[in-house]
Amino acid sequence: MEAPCGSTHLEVVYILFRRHSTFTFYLTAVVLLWIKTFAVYEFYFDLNVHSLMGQFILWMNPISSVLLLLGMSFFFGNRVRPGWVLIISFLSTMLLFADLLYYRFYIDFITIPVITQLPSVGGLGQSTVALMSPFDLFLFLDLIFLLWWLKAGTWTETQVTRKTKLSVAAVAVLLLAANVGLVKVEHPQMFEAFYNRKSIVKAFGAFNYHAYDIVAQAKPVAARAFASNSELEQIEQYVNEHEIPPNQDLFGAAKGKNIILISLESTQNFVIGQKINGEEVTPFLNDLVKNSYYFDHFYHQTEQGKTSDAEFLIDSSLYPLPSGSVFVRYPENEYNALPEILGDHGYYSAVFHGNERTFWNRDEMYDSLGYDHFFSQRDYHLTDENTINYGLKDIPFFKQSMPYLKDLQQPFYSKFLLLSNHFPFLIDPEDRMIEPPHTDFEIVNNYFMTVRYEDEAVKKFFQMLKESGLYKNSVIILYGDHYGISEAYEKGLEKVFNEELSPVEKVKLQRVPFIIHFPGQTDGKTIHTVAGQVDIRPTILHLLGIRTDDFLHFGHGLFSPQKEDFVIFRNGSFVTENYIWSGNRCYSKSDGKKVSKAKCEPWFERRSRELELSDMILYEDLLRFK
Ligand code: GP9
Ligand code: MN
Repeated sequence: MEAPCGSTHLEVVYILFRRHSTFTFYLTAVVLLWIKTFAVYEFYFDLNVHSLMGQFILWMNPISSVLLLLGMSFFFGNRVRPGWVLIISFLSTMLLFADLLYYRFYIDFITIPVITQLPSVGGLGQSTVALMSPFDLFLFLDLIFLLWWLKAGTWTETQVTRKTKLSVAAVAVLLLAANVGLVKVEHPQMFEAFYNRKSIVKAFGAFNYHAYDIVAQAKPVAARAFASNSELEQIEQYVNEHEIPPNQDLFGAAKGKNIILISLESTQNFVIGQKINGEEVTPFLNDLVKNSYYFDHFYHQTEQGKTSDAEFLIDSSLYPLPSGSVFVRYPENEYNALPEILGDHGYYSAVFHGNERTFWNRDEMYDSLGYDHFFSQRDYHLTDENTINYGLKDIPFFKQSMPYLKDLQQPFYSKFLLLSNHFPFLIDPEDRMIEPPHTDFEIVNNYFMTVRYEDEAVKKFFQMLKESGLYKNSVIILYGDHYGISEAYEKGLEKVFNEELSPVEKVKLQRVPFIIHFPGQTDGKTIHTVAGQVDIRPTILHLLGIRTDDFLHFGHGLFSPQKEDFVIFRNGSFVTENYIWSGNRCYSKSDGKKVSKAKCEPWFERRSRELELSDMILYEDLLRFK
């Protein structure tokens, strides 16, 4: 077709596309969404594809799902079909956009529970806005074109035949089969452990991953209905086989004492001892670790439930879920949790937190965990000056908590959840106590200031505990809940440390402080055992002189001489005494070099079994049979 004399380029395009069937519209949308998905992989997700075949898989994997997704428009009549193609394209783009925002911070992909738990985490707040970039608008360019074409085109009346529709479905299924075949050759290890969402996206594409996620979420519903006592017995047997005796010297060392647990928000272990421009980031904690039991190879094991996952790990000594937060997904399950166990030993339990009580569904879940009281935002006096980001700043939080704490029935098990050191690490000028580093990442620069503020708050809390007399009757336990600087900002940390981070060092960045302080303790001890948050509960119970043989849990008392160097992460990675399994690779810890997979293999079975059994307890609500 010739362009009319004097017409512009735009008009030529207009004429070319003017009279076409809705099938052409569909195919064009398919190609655009395919290219866009691939572009998102390339420019936004860092999927670590090293081989040519891996690259080819990445390139081909969106097509089958895109054909099928947009193919849903075939269920609609010819007249409205282009409209539906556009709607599906838009929704698919929104899903990619949501993945992209989530990935930008978490280096992970959205799951159904992440979406359904949005109301429990205050919806889309300041943290989400901080993750957007003007370049994201590129994602919507093809939609503008399609909209323009939809309006400008004169759509032919020809129906898309049944044969054409079936052919499209057949091509899509064949392409998917080819995709699976290629993955079996290129990434065979991923079929052994289907934990890692990044690997699933890398192999099968973002849309297929989401389809898989929907199926995976539906499975537990059926499992719960058919659950019985026999599954529980199987788990009990496993747990009993792995139980280790407590350290006899420290067993009961804290008998009858109050437990004060402090959750150091987003605090990673690298801040301990770290200096910025010659100034200590955590001067108080640096002193405290010298007069406490300090575990310097202690890892967080949280997944998508963040703070709530850490709380769950501690109170239940089970693993968090592979997707979503246990607090939000299974608040009605039976848990024989720490507050309940301690309640049987005469302890009163309370949580203190300066955020709304519904955040992470805490109000419901704390009842199931057996807490006696939850002091939340409504119990504090909040003003414009004493709040930031999610709620009450740490210093006023501790200060306003003191009268409540003093009135608690003793002995108590209390938990203080800090809040100021939270992404995007906002801090008012009057709270800045350290000059930040000057990296290209504002998030990293601010992090050091908010950690410094948190340290000051903890120092003040210790002073108040001493003044109130509570200090001498209490054991104070501090833990970092999860990382604050996600993989996406680690480049900024490299600038601070003045070195490039190897894969092994990146895993080691997941260490968080774990400190146990006895009143008046001056003989500090740094313990290098490789451990994680799942071990906190048996450690506390042993210190209180409570045997753990009868409880169903996966942790081990950290003072026990038999405690093995081993920590399992929810994505299937793990750390042992000498090796690290991460990103489907085995590394030697001593020199950070990649070693043969056989070195890590002896731990594969136990890793998979523990995660599977822990999931079973949650999915099937097995503790109701205990
Ligand atoms: C909010 C606090 C922070 O109440 O627990 O939540 P996080 O995002 O760290 O899970
Ligand atoms: Mn947190």
